[in-house]
Amino acid sequence: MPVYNPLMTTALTIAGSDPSGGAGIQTDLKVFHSLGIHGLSVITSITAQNSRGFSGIMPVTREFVRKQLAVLLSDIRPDSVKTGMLYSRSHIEVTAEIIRKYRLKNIVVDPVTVSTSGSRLARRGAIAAIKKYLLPLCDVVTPNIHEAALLTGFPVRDKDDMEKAAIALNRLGPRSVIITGGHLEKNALDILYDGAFRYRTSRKVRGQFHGTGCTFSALMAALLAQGFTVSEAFAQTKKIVTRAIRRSFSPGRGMHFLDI
Ligand code: PXL
Repeated sequence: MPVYNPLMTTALTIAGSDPSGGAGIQTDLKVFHSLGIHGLSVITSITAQNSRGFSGIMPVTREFVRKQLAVLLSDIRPDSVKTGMLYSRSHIEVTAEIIRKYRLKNIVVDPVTVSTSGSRLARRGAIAAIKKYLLPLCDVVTPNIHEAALLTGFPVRDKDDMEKAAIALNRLGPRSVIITGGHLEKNALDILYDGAFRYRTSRKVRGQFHGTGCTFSALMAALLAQGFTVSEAFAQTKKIVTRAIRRSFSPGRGMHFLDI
């Protein structure tokens, strides 16, 4: 007899491909699978990179990103959505248009702009477009301190700056703002703001880690899909990411990858 599971949860990632598997679409799907969720994926860009860094990018056209989304969503309704590397203004516009059109829920925006290795992962104009089109319609935005600085226009270097940035970003529309502090000098402090502040700290692990932002935002989307509140998902995500960093491995000669 065929077995039908009407309870299978689904989550959609709209992001870039990373052949190394340490970040991007490949990591998002791995994170979803680790929590028993069926992953859907729409690719906005193909990159060429390895554990040492980034060497090229081929964006998918606006029309074909729209087609991937429209064909998928005319059939399957995801329980949550995460956006990762959107690269150009047109990718951001199409993503926002589709989220509205299909009234998608549980939207997590990871405002990917620069990789850990320092490469630009978004064209000029992408920051302004994320603020204009995506922040007003997302439930959670998850910048690291560098992305929070780019989005707000002021430096974000410590807890006070993070709180100030979280309030400023919350005013742009997202119900919850999470600023991750893995790049802070001392402890890795993450902050959630939704009108009130919540804090999670972990001891900093030395080293360069590839895909921490992707893993964090994919976990948030996965846990929201499963029905957890943002606050519960935040606490759980911090725990899982910290463990994954402690267990990290090096498949090449460059950055460490997380073991989720
Ligand atoms: O972690 C940011 C990120 C997102 N998406 C892709 C990436 C990276 C970092 O390198 O390659 C495809």
